[in-house]
Amino acid sequence: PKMIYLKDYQAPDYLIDETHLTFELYEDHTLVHAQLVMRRNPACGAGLPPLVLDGQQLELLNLALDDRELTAADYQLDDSHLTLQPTQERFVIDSSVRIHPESNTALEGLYKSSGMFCTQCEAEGFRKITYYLDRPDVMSKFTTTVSAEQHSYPVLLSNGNPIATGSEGDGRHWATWEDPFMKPAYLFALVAGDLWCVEDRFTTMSAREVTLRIYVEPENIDKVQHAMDSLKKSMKWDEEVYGREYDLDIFMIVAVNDFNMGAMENKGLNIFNSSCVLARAETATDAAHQRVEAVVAHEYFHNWSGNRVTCRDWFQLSLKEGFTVFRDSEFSADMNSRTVKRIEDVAYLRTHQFAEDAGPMAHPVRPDAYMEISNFYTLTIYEKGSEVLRMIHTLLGAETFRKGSDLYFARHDGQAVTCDDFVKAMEDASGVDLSQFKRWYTQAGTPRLEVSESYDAAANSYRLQFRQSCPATPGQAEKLPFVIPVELALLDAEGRELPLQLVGEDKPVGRSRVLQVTQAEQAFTFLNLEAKPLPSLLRGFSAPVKLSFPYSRDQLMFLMQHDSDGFNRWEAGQQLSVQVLQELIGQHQRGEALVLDQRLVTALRSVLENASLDQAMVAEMLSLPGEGYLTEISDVADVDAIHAAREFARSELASALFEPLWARYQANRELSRSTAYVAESAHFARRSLQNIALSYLMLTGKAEVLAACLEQFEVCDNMTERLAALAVLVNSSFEAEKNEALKSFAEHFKDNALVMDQWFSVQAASTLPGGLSRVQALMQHPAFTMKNPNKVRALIGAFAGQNLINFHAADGSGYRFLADQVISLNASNPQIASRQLGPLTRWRKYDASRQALMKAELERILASGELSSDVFEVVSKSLA
Ligand code: HT7
Ligand code: ZN
Repeated sequence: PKMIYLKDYQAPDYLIDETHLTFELYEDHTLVHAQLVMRRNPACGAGLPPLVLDGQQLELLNLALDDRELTAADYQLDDSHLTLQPTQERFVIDSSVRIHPESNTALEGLYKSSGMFCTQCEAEGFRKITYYLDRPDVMSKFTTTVSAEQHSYPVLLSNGNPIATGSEGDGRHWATWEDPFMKPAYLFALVAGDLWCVEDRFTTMSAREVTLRIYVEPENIDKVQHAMDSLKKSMKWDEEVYGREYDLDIFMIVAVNDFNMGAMENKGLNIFNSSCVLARAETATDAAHQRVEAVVAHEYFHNWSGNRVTCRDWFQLSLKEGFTVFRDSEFSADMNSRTVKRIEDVAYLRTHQFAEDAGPMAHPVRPDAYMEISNFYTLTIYEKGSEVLRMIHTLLGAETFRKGSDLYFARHDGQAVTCDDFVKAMEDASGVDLSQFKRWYTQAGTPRLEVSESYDAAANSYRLQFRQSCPATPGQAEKLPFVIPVELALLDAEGRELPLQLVGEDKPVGRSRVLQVTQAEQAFTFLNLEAKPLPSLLRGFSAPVKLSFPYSRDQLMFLMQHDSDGFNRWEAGQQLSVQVLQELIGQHQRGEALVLDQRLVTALRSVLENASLDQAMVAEMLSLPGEGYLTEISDVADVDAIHAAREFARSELASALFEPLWARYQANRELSRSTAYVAESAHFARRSLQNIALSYLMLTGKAEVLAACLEQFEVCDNMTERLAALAVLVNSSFEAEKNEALKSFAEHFKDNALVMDQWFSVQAASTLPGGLSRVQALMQHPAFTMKNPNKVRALIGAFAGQNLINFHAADGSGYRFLADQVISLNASNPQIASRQLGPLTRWRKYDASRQALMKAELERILASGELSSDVFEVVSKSLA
């Protein structure tokens, strides 16, 4: 495989004005007829260069140019292109190909999932359906006819509006769909299957009626209402917050069981992993309900940020993904608790995206090169991309940002554009020069921001000194300073925010404000401060940086209690926990007895006893930083010490805080018992506190806690309580109870694949010794299959990604296991194979012995035979 560079971008030589597709679906093959109405791109030079169409794994049956049948002498064919010579500026290509969706295990292009036909074309799957200019800057008007056997495939769907249907008399029927909007091929979709749907309606802001349909397999029809409610909320929110209205007469979602990612925003016909659609109390946790809401919103929002305005090329992927993640995270914040949503997003970003940004696959939000685009659907493109948009929003303010987005959509509707075009619209609408800010798009790596303070009692002034730097990343040794928006406040001894007046200002400007750090070193001096204040820095995590400030533990405890910024109260608790855990890690490494700093106990006691705090905040504050985050912030991660320190701290906290934890648990459990399940934020909050309390309490091994846990497991109306009880039992040493619970759970839910995924995951993530053999045994379970990406993620992904102590077993058995799975998946599903590689790519984080073992497995994969471009790129970059 070769590298593709942004600098080599060239506009397409030809355009496709119309695309007319006919699919004949059969059990052992599919025929695809494509008529492409084409013309020379007027933006390119004169003459008629050869036309090079993309196509892979296609059996060409017929090819005609302007109704003239072509013979093999008229074109060249290799395994990824069909080249021919047009003779006029305007022409029509007709092709027929045979493809095999029934044996497509890569789940890219047209494939079968649980008996239905479906498609996944982003990024480059359309070329596995027909010969085409499969690039996002070639936009076309599509009509699609689908024909299939009627009994097995009563529902035939594609993009746009249905315009005709009919039957063929031989038990087959057909439907034609027309999409009035120009779109690139990656947004094409087709579905044929035996599906039921829930239908609803939405009246748009200009009073147009839209039909909403969610299609699922018949047995899942009772699990669709939450997704439908989420869709209607998303449509309303996008009208209110962004002025964006839906544009077709119908919007459809189809749930499929085998899907490589979460969902896909195909125009008018979103295709979803069933895990991101189906949700009801008995079978889906609160987290799953929130994920469904967020993913439905994300895909719906793409209708504007991605579909109406799309990407010029795949280097611009974050143009749609970063923006759309920002939009969906703001939506979720508005629907639920804003602070808790921010905490969850930041914890995820810091654990996973920061690790990616510090590893061998680090790349800018707008990369300059890639080998396999599927590998670039990354946390950097999505989550860091969203943070970049959030910073623009912070710098411009909500109102001006909205002017910028209005201008962007108006200026570029129907176009395929770049990240620069987006920033330009923001600049033009605001008058703000964002040229230095754009370094966030081009420089990889997580900036460090070191802050120091000095107070001048004689002058009543307080100076904050900022120093920014960014570590080298592959291909980028030196970095220039970023624009870092730092929201901050200064607190007095009672925790009140002080008026903020900088040198040069004649009066204070607010009590919480955004400073811009734009230089490698920069100081800000605040005036009229009668005593040395305590700074509350980077409020709301106003920039994706690693900030350090020499807070004492007492100061962190003070901020935990008094900071008026909810995010920073949590952040102070995390920093205090990190300090305490790092001390324990050091003690473990030196072979000393572990001693927990009692200040952490005191701090968490006051959180637990604070009845006025939002319960979800209490739950978040009780959650110690995860082993993944502790690994990320270590220079050399000591897996055993991290695990031992964290487990020690958890059990010490459980004993010391038994009474308040038990009181909180019982009060919340009582409410859960007496209230029917509701998927709303106050209820999520109550259950999350109940469940984290239970997880601490079970560490004490007390009989009354075990009894409560078993009772919760058995007597509840929802999966949130049941799965949490199961997870703590699985991590406990109550062998008989654990085995009984696992057995009864599996018996009860054996026919529900998504619930069984949860059952696999809680076992795969159990940190008790013997993790690998448990996982290997589970791979033989009848409900497990390597063909289903959700199962692979639930078992193999959870083991390698969450069960660090077992995955990093000193004998390398976890690494060997993962490499074996990657080698096997490489042949069947390269995208999933390459995504499972993540934990092995981080080998530089570990001690010399583990480094050698991990590298050896990467080398074994490299030598294992013919590798997909997906796996080859990740393995070769990791070893470079
Ligand atoms: N835009 C979608 C990306 C996607 C995808 C990419 C590669 C391989 C399979 C895929 N399925 C979906 C999803 C989204 O961000 O909305
Ligand atoms: Zn997306």
